[in-house]
Amino acid sequence: MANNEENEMMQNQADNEAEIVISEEEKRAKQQELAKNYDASQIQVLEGLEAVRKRPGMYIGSTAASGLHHLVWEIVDNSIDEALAGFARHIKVTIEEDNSITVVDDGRGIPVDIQANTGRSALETVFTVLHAGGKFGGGGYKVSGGLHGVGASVVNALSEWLHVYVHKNGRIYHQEFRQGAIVKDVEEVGDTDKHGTTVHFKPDAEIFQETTVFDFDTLNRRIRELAFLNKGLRISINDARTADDRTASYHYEGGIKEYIEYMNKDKDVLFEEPIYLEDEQDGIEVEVSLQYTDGFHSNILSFANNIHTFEGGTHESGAKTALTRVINNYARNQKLIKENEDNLTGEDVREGITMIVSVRHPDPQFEGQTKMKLGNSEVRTITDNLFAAHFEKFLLENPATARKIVEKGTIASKARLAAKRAREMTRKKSGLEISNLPGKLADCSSKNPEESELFIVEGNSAGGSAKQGRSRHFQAILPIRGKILNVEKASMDRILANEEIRSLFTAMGTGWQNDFDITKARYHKLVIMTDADVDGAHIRALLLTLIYRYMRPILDAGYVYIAVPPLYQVRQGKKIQYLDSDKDLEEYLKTIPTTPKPAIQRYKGLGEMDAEQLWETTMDPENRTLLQVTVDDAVEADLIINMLMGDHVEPRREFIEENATYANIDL
Ligand code: TSJ
Repeated sequence: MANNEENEMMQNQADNEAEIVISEEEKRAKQQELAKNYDASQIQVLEGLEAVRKRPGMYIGSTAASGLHHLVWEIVDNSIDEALAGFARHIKVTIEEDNSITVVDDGRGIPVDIQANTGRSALETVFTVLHAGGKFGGGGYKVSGGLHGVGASVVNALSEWLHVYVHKNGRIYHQEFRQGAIVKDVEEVGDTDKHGTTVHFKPDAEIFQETTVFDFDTLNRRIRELAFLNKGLRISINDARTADDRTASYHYEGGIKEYIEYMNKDKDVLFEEPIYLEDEQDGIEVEVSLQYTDGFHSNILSFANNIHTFEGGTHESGAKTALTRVINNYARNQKLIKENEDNLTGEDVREGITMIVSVRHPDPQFEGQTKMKLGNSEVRTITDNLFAAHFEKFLLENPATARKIVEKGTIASKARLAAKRAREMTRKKSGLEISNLPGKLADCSSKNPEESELFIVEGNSAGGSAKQGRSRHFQAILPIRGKILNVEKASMDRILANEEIRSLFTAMGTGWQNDFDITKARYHKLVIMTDADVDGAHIRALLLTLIYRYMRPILDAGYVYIAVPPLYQVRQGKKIQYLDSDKDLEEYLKTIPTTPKPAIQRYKGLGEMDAEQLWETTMDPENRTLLQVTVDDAVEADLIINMLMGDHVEPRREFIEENATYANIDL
């Protein structure tokens, strides 16, 4: 829902773009003419951008879909900087019909006057000089910036064409580029009473050979995240490719506090309003928000300069340390922990927590394997100190809430100790050791995990057919009985005591939580095979929840699959055909003669198939369909799991009604 102001901004730009049509010949002549006039430094600049086109991966990571989408963030980041500097309020991103992208902001507009030191306009420098930061014009540091943070010139170099419009000083300025080269010097193209910058670019298909098609969901998710991370900013997205014009507009006055409320929307919380802190020290801005739920997991996200630091870093560890210390100090002072009792551990005080830590640093250092970990050491102390002071004050001023938080940690501590005892017991007798594989497991003969598959099969009769029908060499079968324990609502000690769950962990061989070791996986495919009905879907969801919460690395490694048993068998004379859906059945029936009358059987469960049929339709790698389970977005996955597995009935009902199709569990 774009508001009027935004619509007008867009309209202005659209009016201007129509007039620019340049033939190839004209372009070449123009470039030659321009090249003559440029001095040596300008020619170097052109060579600089040529390097980007030669090795695009060096600048944007890849030329596949992720690199393509990266272009958008490189441009949007500039508008976010303008918003953080206090001048832009709205940013609008449009996916145009031809998969070009328009980004509009209502900031000051990139300066267009000639600068004394360079002899060029800031506008031209931004688009033609590699690594030109936003420091011209003075004041403020760039706080956004992607993983690569390479800037607008890289986007320019990798675009078939790029137009920029600046509304400033009552005038509209325009400049145009092709594959990074200047086609037109800046010129005034009209009057305006607005201010702001518009960039319209089309990624070059010569560079992005895999795809030049933008994914709405990918852009939409990140845009929503950017709105949460930059409170007060309005940022919207419009997909002009679709007939129904998909749009979304985000604006959160509460920033990450509202993010926490969003993440916990279907959960039961220990206290209504998330704790929120915003502070600054030595030029480093720190924002923290948290809330406790009655759940057993911790959900902590951290960001540095709007970048999600998946691997954490000094900001996250500073906040965690402070959390543990402040809660223990408070509990000791209030005599909620006795003198002879141990402190609560970090794990104890994080049970059920939803927390976001977001910092802004003038010179962030990203470390780690994926460069997704903040390394600046001073940030640890600063985050710790600022958060500790605020959190301590909160506990003292809100004794009822403070008591609930301490109580939650104490219960977690008891469950942890009970689980530890249970684990030690079971390790002695049978337990999670591979030497004691579960009795129900029909293992494969291969000892090579890469070729081995574990089928988790619902029900004993289907388990029997699967055991008979499988290829014994590489396929193992583990039958499970009905509904397994819902780990979303159970504490560790109860989970560890559960036979069904233990047998799965033992069979996989990977160990448990902190001791989890993916290199010990005995199978590189774990296939969930359940009936194609509501109960089957429920069992599948229970298993996926268990895997997501306690075996996450095998999910991320792509080891987890869902088997797709057929819904129908159509028999006509000797010919037998299996179909996976109503639609497939309908289409198939159109292609065959009507006599003799085809016999259609609808399978209600795996148990109705004999061993041979099960092999042929669902297990044989030659014929079967396996759906690989992937996690696009952890926040969304958490929301869905909670909706499916949590206590609130109403959101679950709505979700199931909206997603009523079979096998549509997109974690
Ligand atoms: F980088 C870019 F060109 F791609 C781009 C920049 C793209 C978009 C959509 C917006 C922007 C942008 C830049 N928006 N706002 C600005 N602001 C400035 O460049 C600016 C304006 C005035 C002054 C000043 O000191 O007066 C300083 C700056 C950095």
